[in-house]
Amino acid sequence: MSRPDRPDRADLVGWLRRAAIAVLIAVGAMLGFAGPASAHNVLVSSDPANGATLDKAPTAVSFTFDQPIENFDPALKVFGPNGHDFATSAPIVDGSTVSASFAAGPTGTYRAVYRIVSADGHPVTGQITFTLSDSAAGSATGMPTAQTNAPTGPVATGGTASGLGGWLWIIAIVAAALVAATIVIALRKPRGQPPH
Ligand SMILES: [Cu+2]
Repeated sequence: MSRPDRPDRADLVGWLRRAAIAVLIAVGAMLGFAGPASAHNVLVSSDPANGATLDKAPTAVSFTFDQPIENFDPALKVFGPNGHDFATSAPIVDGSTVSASFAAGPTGTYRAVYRIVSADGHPVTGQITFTLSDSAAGSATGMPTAQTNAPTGPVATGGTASGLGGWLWIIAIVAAALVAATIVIALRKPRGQPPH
């Protein structure tokens, strides 16, 4: 590998090659972490199930994830057909499940939304819908309570992927530059040919 006549250049090529490999490994690792399944809590199930039509109203709404939830400022709201929140308790975190009590209101479709903090510290939000039939409807009005911190705006999942995007670009460019530099230096002084 190393050439006795120009050890400095051989060292540089070797260093660049190792640096390029290290950067490529780092990029691979970051791409792995950017995948929602590897780091973020992923919703495994809900009760009621997403899209369910119920003839009997539930007394609670819960979301279960693939790993434990950080009990840090969780939010769980159940918006009824009239837009009111029919959750009747603050969210309760128990292991990998977050739940809130529910009191049935009018017939129609309800949208249950959550915001939790993943085991990896990242916030995760999402929602499901379910429908109460006439027989499941109740007398609750869903009038505003003390809980006012509903997640608002579009529900986003996997938000950190976009945040990582900028860094991935920078690292990819650095990696490409290192690879190019390695090739250029290696080609400039072909092995076995003495320098002029
Ligand atoms: Cu995360």
